[in-house]
Amino acid sequence: MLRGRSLSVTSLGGLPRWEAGLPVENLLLFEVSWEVTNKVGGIYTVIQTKAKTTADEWGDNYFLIGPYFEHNMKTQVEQCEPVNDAVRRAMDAMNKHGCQVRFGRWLIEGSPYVVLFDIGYSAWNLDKWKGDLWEACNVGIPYHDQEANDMLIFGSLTAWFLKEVTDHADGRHVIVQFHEWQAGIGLILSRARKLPIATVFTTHATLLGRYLCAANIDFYNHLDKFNIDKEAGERQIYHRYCMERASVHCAHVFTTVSEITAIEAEHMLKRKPDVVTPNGLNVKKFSAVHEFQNLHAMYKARIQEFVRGHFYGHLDFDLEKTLFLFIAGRYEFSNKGADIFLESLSRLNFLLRMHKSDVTVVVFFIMPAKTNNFNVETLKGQAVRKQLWDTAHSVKEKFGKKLYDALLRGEIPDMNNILDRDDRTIMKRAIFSTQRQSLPPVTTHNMIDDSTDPILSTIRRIGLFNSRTDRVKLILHPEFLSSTSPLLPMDYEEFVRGCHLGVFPSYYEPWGYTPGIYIVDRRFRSPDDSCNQLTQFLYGFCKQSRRQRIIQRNRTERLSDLLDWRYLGRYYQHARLLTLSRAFPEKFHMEPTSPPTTEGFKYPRPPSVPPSPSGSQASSPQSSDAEDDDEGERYDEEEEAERDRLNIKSPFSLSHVPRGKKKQHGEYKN
Ligand code: G6P
Ligand code: 1S3
Repeated sequence: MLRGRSLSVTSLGGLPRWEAGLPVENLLLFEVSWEVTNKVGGIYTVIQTKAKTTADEWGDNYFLIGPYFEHNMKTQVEQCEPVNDAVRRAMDAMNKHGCQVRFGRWLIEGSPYVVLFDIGYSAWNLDKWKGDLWEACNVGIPYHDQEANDMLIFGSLTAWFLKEVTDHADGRHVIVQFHEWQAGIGLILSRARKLPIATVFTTHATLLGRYLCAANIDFYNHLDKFNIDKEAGERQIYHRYCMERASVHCAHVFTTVSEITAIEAEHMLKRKPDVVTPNGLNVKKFSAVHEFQNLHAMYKARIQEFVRGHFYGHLDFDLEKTLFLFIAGRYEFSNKGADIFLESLSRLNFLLRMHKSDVTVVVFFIMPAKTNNFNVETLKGQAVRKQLWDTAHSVKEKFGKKLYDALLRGEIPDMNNILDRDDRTIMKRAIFSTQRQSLPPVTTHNMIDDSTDPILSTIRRIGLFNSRTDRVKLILHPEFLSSTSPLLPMDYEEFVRGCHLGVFPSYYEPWGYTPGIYIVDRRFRSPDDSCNQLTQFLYGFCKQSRRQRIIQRNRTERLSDLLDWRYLGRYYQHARLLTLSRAFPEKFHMEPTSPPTTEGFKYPRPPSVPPSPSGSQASSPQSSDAEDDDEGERYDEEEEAERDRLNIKSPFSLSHVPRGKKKQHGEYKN
């Protein structure tokens, strides 16, 4: 995986000592976000992957609050009745007063309860709620900003719900964590109404950060120089900015997701975060080392099928020598680094052609944009592929039957005559159907803003149109992936496993999910230098052998331990305890820890962590000669695992030290 910007390196240290668990049976925990069951960007992933750890800890006392959308409800939520009395009574009260509040279990790991508000159904209250917000904090929302108006409705419903819950909480203390400015109004109103709740506000990115970076400003080197009110006003987001800043200052505890965003928040929002809660993953443990390698092969085969259809008539490249790369996320062209990625791909194409490489690179851009469904050419590609498959299958059946009959007669058939004229006609017709007048499309959908779309405009400029001579082929899939898609029926996780490399050379990325195997410097280099650096990484990757890629995949998999919610969830626990101690100091006390210590926090050492810090590029296996002794030992182990998997006996097996004794994975303190 390739991770841009050395900006978002998050320190894992700084966790205060805290041994005692929370008495969760006497508490209720709510997390509020616009992305609960609603996939918009990275916050969805955080909440969805963290759910299991939180639900394991909090059981039936954990609830997520989000917006109701019919499609999301139908596909992701199992409706049920709330068991919790306070929640049930709160919902009843609101439904009786003309709201639509739904309840169910989100069908993800941990199956947490979700409370979903139908925003459209309560829109009739908008004007009144605008008045309430004005009274609470003097923030007005212009009528034309529909998104902000939706957030006002969402926040007003949240505050109403929390009021009802606390009225019926029966002595239980309530913690509410609000994610991002979209959920902020619920927090502002709850505090203005003095609800007895302990609050946490988490920003995953600052509004101004996103806007300023998108304007190609040298953001990180000028953090202390911005006139923030003016900048927000000029971008016509002053009201949103006020909502965000008010939320930050109303919260008992303010958190963000990385050190770099903490610094940004201090400048943009004028409050230093109390806790940094780095994002994690719901890491799946495999019982055998090679399991994820098999998964790679399985999912890669599915991507290859799609590519066979997409490039029909132009499949003059070897799929066994084709690498699949991707970039994915919220469609922020320059913030997410799609700009320098495209430029680097154009340079990579040049290098591969110049060196007459036999490697082909197919690159997927998975970034949702406005579309009118799939385009005809893309659908046709899959239909043609299916037709070829059916033809091959029926001819094979016929061939097999004739061969079988011949063998029964004791004859070896004449292979030149075993297929008759009809068979040949069918096959010729199938081949004719693969002729096309146009190049394989660079996008899978009809884009609404085709002529102004930044990815498509850049593709036009750099001329990477999927022509036969190009070694780099591009596919923009402007929709998040789904296993129910008729085109590429895969979940994102499956797709990631099937690909060879994820590339995330973001300029603005508050937190990146992938462990950085190569890091592109975006802060202290010119865009052109960053681009060259990225091109070199990509070209180096294309030159790797299959064996080297397998080893690199093993290492990347091991790194995922570093991001396991089982460890990183502790930062959330800490934020909860802190907010309780601030909101209800007479009931909850937290030992002051100054300076914070990491004592008591053990982190398992991933086997692939090198003994001392080393440059990211060096950790990638360009050539096995360059490996040090320690690496050599790992190569041995990986070779051995690979042999086990392929059931190849090692010629040295008798003289080998037993594997269990060879290496012990210690623990290190973070
Ligand atoms: C996994 C599979 C191997 C396959 C390899 C391909 O390791 O278990 O059977 O050969 O992937 O790797 P590649 O990087 O070429 O897709
Ligand atoms: C944000 O979502 P995004 O994709 O808009 O929050 C994510 C979760 O904290 C974070 O990983 C990402 O960098 C941000 O950008």
